[in-house]
Amino acid sequence: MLTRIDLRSAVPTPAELRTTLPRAQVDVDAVLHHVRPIVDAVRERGADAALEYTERFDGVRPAAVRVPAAELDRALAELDPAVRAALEESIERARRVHADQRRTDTTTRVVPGGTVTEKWVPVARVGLYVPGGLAVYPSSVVMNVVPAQTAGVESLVVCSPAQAEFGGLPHPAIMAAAALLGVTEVWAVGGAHGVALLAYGGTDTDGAALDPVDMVTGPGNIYVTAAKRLLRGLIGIDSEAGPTEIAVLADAGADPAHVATDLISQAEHDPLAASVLVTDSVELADAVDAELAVRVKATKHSERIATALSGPQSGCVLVSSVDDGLRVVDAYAAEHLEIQTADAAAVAARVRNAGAVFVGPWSPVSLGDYCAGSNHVLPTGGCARHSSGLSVQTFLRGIHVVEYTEDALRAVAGHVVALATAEDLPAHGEAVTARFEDRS
Ligand code: HSO
Ligand code: ZN
Repeated sequence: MLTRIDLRSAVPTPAELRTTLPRAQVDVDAVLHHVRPIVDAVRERGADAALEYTERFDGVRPAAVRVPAAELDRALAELDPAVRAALEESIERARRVHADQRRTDTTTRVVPGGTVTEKWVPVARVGLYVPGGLAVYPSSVVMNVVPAQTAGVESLVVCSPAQAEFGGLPHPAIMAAAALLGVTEVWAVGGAHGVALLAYGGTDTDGAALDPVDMVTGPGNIYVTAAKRLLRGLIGIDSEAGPTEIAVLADAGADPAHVATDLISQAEHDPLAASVLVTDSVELADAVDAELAVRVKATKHSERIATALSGPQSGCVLVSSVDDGLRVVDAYAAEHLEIQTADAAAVAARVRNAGAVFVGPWSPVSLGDYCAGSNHVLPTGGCARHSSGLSVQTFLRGIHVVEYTEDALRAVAGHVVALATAEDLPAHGEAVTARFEDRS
């Protein structure tokens, strides 16, 4: 049974809703003091330190950080054919969607003889972090690698924790997914020390270089997130991933079984995952509760799911109309938002804040998790108000290339000098006027 929040008499303002709506509290700052010494040790002692932490936290010491190519080939050869076929389909669909995200350079002729070109250049070397804890997600390898490759990133390394169960290698499904995507560089290192090693680089046990990356993307636990926060600046990062979230905006016509199974599906990730139903129908809310009562018990990870659904981060928000429901879901800015209402496409078109929107009864979030073609690395914790999910754009930088002729510079020189003078930076103006002085 989801905790109810009744907003039928009035919907609070967006600012008030931020505190009214259920939300997971994850305090990354609270673990920074644990993570800082780890990051420092890896900066000072590189792979040696990372291997020590692997031994301490993961209970295994891999022979080398870099996974031998033969292990990647083996993992792919041994991959269940049905999983291989599904991953291939997932990759194909994601590649099609992401190919359409490619940017073309644009040149603006500002004045005759004066142009500014915005040139899109991929990040040179990227580290993709793939977690290996509670759940192992080869699908996340796809969702990180496809946009990076499509953007034209030349050098990609996948890093994932060494698993004692697999002799110090990352999980075989992760290695197989990397191999399927054509990634040849995989490191058996995870946690905060894994992120630090990606950022600082090091030397492997056999003397080979582990080159530092320019950017790290991918979800991880709170320690991974803390390391990304500490290292941001030295490296680029995607958004900080918190526990997964689903919000469903549904009216009386929604199928309560669909709503319930979708709320359960994301609760399956984590006891801290958030499942929020927003509806103008008490009958639907009751029917969803009835479905949950039966379905949560019947599914494999029922304990984790029950914890997530009964936690303070989950709930059912009652509103008096779909319009009010839209205000609520916009304030919540869910990682995943499903629209299960009449005219779902029209309602979805009005959504302003969400990581991804799933429209109508045949577009569940789990489709997007695996095989829609969309990306499943999405902003959580309300970050969808200002950020987007992973895309080709994440891995590109737009560089302005400025080129003016002598005449075009002369024509604007007075304005540059005026602004430079106003800012008390006369040398800025002199850099322009000096070009037009008679030096003969
Ligand atoms: N729903 C997760 C992604 C995922 N689901 C991976 C299954 N595997 C965050 O969007
Ligand atoms: Zn999922």
